[in-house]
Amino acid sequence: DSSMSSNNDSRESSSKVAESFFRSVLGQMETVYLNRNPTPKSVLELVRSVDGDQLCYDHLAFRTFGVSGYGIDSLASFFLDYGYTPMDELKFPAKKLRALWFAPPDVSAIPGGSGVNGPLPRVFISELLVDQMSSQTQDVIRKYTQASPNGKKYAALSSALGTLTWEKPLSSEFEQLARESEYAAWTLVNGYALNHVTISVHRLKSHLNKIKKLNQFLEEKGLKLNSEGGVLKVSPDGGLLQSSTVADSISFKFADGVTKSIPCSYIEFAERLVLPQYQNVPESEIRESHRRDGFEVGNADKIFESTFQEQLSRRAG
Ligand code: OOG
Ligand code: NI
Repeated sequence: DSSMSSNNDSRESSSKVAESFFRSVLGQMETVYLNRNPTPKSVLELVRSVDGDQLCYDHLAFRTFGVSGYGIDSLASFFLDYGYTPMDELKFPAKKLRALWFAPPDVSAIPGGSGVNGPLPRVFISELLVDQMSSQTQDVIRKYTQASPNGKKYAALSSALGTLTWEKPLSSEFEQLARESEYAAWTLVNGYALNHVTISVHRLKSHLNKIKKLNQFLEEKGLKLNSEGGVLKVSPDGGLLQSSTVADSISFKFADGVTKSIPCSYIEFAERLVLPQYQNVPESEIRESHRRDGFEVGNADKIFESTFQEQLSRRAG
């Protein structure tokens, strides 16, 4: 009787969320994101108008506070329960951040499905190294996370609802964090909201499946791309090419009644080249597993700045 086997049970316990539920949650996170951020919404419409409706996501990204259970793990549990696998850690000492990415389980796309119904995306979750912040900044972060200690259990729910698990902060607290870490300030007001989705560029069907062509197309449409370290970010091995828009801003009402424009989310583009050892595989047989996988610390370091004031206040062009 297999139900008696505890061995079996523990092996299966890593994916005890149904696929339809899992994809609905991703879809709800995406809906919150598209409702708040007009630029990603119009980028997706523009790309679909040229490329058709088969685009898929390379990854989804989230930010967290690395303190008292509110860090990467708080959100990762939802993905682990659906069978995702923790992969590499990335470190950003200057920004006082670390990140972990998760590989999707081997599940086929919904037939004809695109976006969250396509091939499952990788997941990139980062966290602020709160212990390394000034005591004033730590006080603000601990005030909100400690006053809602159970909130961390509902990270995925919070992201899907687009609601913070802690109370809204004072505008002065947002400013305090922004002076020290724009990532910290972003996370205080956006919480677990989807930070970005990334279009899988090499899996597009039209000429836009080369990232240089896609960047050019978007810039011609008047979109502002993150120029930190150059618009196109290339990994040292040459296999991972990334670019992103500059985040949209949203009007946010603070607890003290002050309304301010705060940075919200952006959209990213990633092209993964075929690895050297698969150069001879015929194009029609190339699968995602033949391509450069993972992330790159040098690229990511610049992409974080897509929500930073210096990029937001830059003029387009
Ligand atoms: C994540 C920035 C890094 C990537 O693909 O390397 C990143 C963020 O802005 O939270 O998205
Ligand atoms: Ni990304």
